[in-house]
Amino acid sequence: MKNMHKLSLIDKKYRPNYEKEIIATYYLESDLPFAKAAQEIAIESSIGTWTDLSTLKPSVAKKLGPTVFYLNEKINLVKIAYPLGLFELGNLPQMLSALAGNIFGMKPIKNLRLEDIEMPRKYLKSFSGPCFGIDGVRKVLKIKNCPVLGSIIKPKVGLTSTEQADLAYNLWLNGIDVIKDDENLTSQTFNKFEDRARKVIKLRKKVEKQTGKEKFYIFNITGAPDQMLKRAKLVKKLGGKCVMIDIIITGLDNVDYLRRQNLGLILHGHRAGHAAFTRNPKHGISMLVIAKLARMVGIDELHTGTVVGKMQGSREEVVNINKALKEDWQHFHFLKEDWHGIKPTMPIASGGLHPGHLEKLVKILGQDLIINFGGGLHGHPKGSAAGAKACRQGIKLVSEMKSFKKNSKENPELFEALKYWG
Ligand code: CAP
Ligand code: MG
Repeated sequence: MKNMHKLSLIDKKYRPNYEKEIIATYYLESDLPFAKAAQEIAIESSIGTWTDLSTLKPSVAKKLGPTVFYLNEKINLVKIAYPLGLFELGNLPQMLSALAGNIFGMKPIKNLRLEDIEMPRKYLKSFSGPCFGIDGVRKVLKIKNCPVLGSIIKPKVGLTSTEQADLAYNLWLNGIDVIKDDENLTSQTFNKFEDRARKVIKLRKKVEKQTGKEKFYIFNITGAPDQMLKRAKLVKKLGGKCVMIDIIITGLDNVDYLRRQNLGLILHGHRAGHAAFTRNPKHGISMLVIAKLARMVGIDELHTGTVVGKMQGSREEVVNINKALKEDWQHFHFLKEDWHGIKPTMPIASGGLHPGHLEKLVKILGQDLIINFGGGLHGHPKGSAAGAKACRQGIKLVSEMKSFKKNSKENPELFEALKYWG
C-alpha cells in the first residue's frame, strides 16, 4: 500500500468504537512533528513498518489499520484506537508485543509511555478475571468492614522452615490475618518449599481452632510454569488457601495460565521489578496498565503502593490504580466502559509501613485494603508479637475511626510503636 506514512491514520474527528477497538493512550516525545510521530507509532504497532509495502492490500489496511483520534501536543498525549481484529483473543503477550513492543525502541521516538489501555467486552471476556476478588477474599477471612491485616515474614530470607512456621503462628495468635513469604524466598536449601508449606499449614489450622478466626498464608510459588503449578497444587492438597506470584518477573501470561487451572486458590500478585519500567514518568508502561492487566488475567489481590511508605508512587497515581482495581468501570470518559462482570481485585498497601502510618494511609486509600507490615512489625522494640499487637490495635482504631492521639495510651504496644517510629 502506498502513502500509509502520509498521516493517513490520523483522524481527530473519529469517534472510537469501545465495543470493537482497543484504545491505547501514550505519552509521546519525538524529534519528528508530533502528529507524524504518533502516526509512526500507530503503524509500527499494527500493520506496517518503516516504509510503504507492496504486500499490504488496501482492503487489509482499511480493516486492520488503527486510527490516531486524539493528539494533544501540549501534554504530549496521543490516543490510538486499534481494531480488535489485530489481536488474538485470550493471548496477552500477543497484544503487548504490539502495543508495548517495538515502538519503545524506535530511533525518532525520544520517550514513549503506555499510560492506559481500555479493552472491549469481547477481549476482556476472553480472560478469566479473579476467581475470588474482593468479596471472595473477605468471605474466606470472614472480615467485613475493616482492612485486612497482613505481615511479611522478615528477614526476607534466612529463617528455617520451622522458624518461619513458628513465627507465623505467633503472628496469627497476636492478631494478624494473613502472612506472606517475601519475594525472594521460594525453595532455598535452608527453607525448602514443601517443608515450609507442611509446617505452616499445620500451625495455621491449629491457630484457627484456637482463635476461631480464619487465617491464610501466602506461599511464594514464583518460578517456571511447571514449578509454579506443582507448588500451587501442593498448597491446595495440604489445605492452603493462597499463593503469591511475582507477576512482573514471571510474566502475566504465567498468571493467566495458573488462573486457567482453576485450582480454587487466592492469587496474590507481588510486583517486584515493576519500577524498572513504571517509574520513569516519560518512558515505559504505567503501573495502572499493569494493574488492569493483572485484574484481567485473574489476580485476586495486588500490591499497588502506599503513598506514605518506602516505595515510590504519588497519591494521585496510587488512588487511580486502586480505583481501576476496585470499580466496575475502566476509565473516565463519557462512554462508561465497564469490566463486564470481571471481579474487582483487592489492593494491597505494603512497603515501609508501621502503625504510625495507619490513619493517613486509610484516609487516602480507604478501608477496602490489605495492609502489610514487615519491618514496621518485626522491628518493634519489644519484638514481633508486640509488633503484631500494635498493628492490630492500630487497625481496630482506624476501622472504628478513632483518633490515635486520644486512644493510643490505652494500647501499650501501639503507643510504643508510635514512640519509636513517630
Ligand atoms: C515490604 C516488602 C514488599 C514491598 C514491595 C519488602 O516489607 O515485603 O516487598 O511492599 O513494594 O520487602 O519491601 P516492609 P510494593 O514492610 O519491611 O517494607 O508493595 O510497593 O510493590
Ligand atoms: Mg517483600
